[in-house]
Amino acid sequence: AAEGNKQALISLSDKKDLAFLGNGLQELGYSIVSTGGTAAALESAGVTVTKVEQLTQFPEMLDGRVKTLHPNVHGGILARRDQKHHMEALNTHGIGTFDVVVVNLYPFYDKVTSTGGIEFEDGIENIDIGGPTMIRAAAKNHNDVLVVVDSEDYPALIEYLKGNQEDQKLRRMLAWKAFQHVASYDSAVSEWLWRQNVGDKFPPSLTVPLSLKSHLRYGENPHQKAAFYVDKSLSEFNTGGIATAIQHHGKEMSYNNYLDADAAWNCVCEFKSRTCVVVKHTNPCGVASRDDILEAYRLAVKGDPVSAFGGIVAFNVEVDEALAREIREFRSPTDGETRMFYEIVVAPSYSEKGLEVLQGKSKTLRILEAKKNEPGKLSLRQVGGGWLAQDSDDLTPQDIQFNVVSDKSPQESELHDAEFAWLCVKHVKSNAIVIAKDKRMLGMGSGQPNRLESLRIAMRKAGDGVKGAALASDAFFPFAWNDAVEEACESGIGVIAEPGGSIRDKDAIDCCNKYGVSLLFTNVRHFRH
Ligand code: 93A
Repeated sequence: AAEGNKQALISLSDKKDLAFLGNGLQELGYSIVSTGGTAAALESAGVTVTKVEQLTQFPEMLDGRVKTLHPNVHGGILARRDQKHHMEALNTHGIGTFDVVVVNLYPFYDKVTSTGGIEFEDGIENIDIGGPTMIRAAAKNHNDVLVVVDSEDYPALIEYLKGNQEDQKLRRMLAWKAFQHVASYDSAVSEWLWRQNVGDKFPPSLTVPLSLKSHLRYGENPHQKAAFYVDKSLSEFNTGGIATAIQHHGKEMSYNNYLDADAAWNCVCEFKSRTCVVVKHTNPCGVASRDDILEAYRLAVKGDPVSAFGGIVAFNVEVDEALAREIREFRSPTDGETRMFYEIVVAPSYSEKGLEVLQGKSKTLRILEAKKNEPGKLSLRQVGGGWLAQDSDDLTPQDIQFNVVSDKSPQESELHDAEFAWLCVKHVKSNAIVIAKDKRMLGMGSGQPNRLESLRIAMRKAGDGVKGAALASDAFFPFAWNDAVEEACESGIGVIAEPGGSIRDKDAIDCCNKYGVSLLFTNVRHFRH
């Protein structure tokens, strides 16, 4: 292009809003240079385009691997307009400058995560080389080149170019976004490669591409600023979990809402039968399974109505009209009058009527539709100066042997109660004790630094229900006599399930034998710190 002529380079895999962009630039007097598919799409939108081959005087080669990797392209992007010798070099070689570069990359994420996956060779072909090179070049030279990687920025770009006024802030923001785009792309590629039989689950370094989902009003407390990031890495992409939930109604989700909704959703998804879980401050305080989900809901709330008030209610089945009415109308079991109030309802789906009824409950009630978390995820937690990584705790009662170690064997129903209590206790903060009977959690004790205290809290909540019920403990009992095991036995508990493994296991067994209580060792624990 002759000097003074404004030029834009466009090369897009995702051609969304391309007509808007092409026409906008053309109307502003820009000449447009483009790669094959993009040029064709622009032409059919009525935009005049120069093909990049004309510019490079080179055909696309190596099956498109080399299209834009050429000095006539990169010279035009990288030359500093304020450096005389740069401009002279361009003149000598007859290269025109680019003022705008718009590129998005081969859809690598989508390809390698597409259902059924793709062949290794196809994965490799989908690694974009020319695109990131243009993006990085333009972002480096953002002082002279506007670089756009996101179609949402097209209107701002056009407005900016119309204004003719210099704004370093926008240029730098676009350059920042460009490097973010390339970095997250490269981390997805590297993570994918690691999984192609290179190594195990825990690579020597982690590059988790996190992209901002939303700014939150505040963090755990109002004086803490906060934001929510979605994991765009292969392990999370296109899969379930609270981060990808759809919000149908209600006030904006808060930091604590996300934590609690996540806890409720993870817990309720454990159950095969129709189940309702109520969570408060990340702990399940009410859980019940029933064929009649309305009954399950009522029982879950009754488990601890005081805690349930202002809690999160999760279902593993669709919320239909009848259930929605029950949620809307149900009165607090404490006074029989006040309608129950919740922060969030989360379920896999809602019938049309169900959603309508629920929306009528209150303006603020957040209604979430979520997809089940995939097992086998990496779980990450921050500590000062680093991150801890572990497998997600995917063990279910089906994977676990409930070995009878007492003289007495549990009845069939007691065994079921123990399994149910075990599912619940897995989701309660350590030290965790759960008492359950007839597919219903009767009491739980959570987060106490000593197990006896958690047990006492659980028993107090369960009240008379303790008699003949099952008790689950997330880790072994360090002491039995005059301690947790004996107190549980004295209260009339029917069966105790615990991991076993204490040097005083024999005390626990002797104690249960003395009181005629069944004791099950699972050899598996479920700490949740
Ligand atoms: O195969 S590449 O790595 N080599 C290149 O030289 C190159 N130039 C642009 N990929 C390259 N591109 C990519 O082609 C862009 O990043 C963009 O995603 C895509 C646009 O191709 P088309 O315009 O033919 O649809």
